[in-house]
Amino acid sequence: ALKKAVNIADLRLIAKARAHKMVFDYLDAGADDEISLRRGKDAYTELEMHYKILSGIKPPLDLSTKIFGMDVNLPFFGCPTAGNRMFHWEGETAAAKASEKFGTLYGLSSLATTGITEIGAIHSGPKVFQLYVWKDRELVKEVIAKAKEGGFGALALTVDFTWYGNRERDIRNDFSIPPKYSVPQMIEALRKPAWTYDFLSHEPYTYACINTDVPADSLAAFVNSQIAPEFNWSDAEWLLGEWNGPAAPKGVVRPDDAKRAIEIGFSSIWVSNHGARQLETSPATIDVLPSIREAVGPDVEIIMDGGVQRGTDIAKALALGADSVGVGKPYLWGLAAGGEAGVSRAYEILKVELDRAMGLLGTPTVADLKREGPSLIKRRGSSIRDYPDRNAHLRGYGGGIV
Ligand code: HOC
Repeated sequence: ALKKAVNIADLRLIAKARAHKMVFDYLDAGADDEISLRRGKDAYTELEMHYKILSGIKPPLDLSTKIFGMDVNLPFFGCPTAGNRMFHWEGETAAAKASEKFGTLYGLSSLATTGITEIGAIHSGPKVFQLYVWKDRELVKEVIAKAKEGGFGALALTVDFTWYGNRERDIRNDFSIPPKYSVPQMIEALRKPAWTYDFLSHEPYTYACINTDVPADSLAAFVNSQIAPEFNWSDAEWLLGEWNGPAAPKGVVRPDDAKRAIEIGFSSIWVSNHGARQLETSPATIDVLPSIREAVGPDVEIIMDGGVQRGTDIAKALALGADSVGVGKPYLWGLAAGGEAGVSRAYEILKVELDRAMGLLGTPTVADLKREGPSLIKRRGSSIRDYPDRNAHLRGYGGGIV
């Protein structure tokens, strides 16, 4: 079935058919009415590619670049995402192996169901560890020390997660960790035999970097009990001192925040709205990216994620100011559809699409795409206004032609 997935949307449908509804909805959702989720994806369709002709490009193209100063073969990578073993028993291991195979960065979440050391042993390449603003400072120190030891070369501090977002699909499904085994959930499990068989025939998963065995009525209540909403700019400075290496605040959507983050010592900026799962009606990240690039200047590294489902989306983000692009849902759909093979299929699809987009645009390397970017991408309609008005001479001569 994975071979039949022509694009990321196909992988999503396979994942939907295979995984328990509660799990699929958790992965697929955004906050509230999912307006940001839809806009985040649709925003790319408003951007046109004004490609160059006769550029004489000979394949293969060079998709290599650097992320957090580390060499990678691709300008896109798998974002850190929580609880991968609920989607497929291979969990984070599958995503890390696929990232290693494609020679790209792997992001591990501190809400992962696989340990830091285990991932360090699987993926020898560049890795970023994603941290939440936990109340427990000792836990923070402990996990970042482990991340360093495990070969994680960069840290992403999640700055858009001081309250848990309102994911209404989860509330309707009575989603919880661990699952509640209610009657509707058990009936649904029977309808998804492949997922259920895998789930029952493997060790129950646990969260490697945090104790989820804390009594809470819901996932939101659990998360809210562990997170420190009071975490502020000086706490971020404290963290940077503890980490002492490349780091980005993950969840930036404003130019002033981006500038301030660089001023206090972050090496990079991570433009993101948490997959549209946190603050509803937060902007589409591709829309805010150019103003953030302008604010921090050409030399600060910008990583971006949000709404990416096509190679052309990645090309647009690189052209508009990102140095690299994270994908979340696309590889998780791949994981839920078929473990490591599914994640690899997602990467393969995006790689082929990006390669084709760059070839057709007339930019053989990532550096070319970044340099020429602003002239290649225009907002739909803006280019029409740029052209001289062909009917101007007729205006005022009684025909109502224009
Ligand atoms: C303990 C489990 O970043 C998301 C994640 C974190 C969710 C908490 C999951 O889905 O937004």
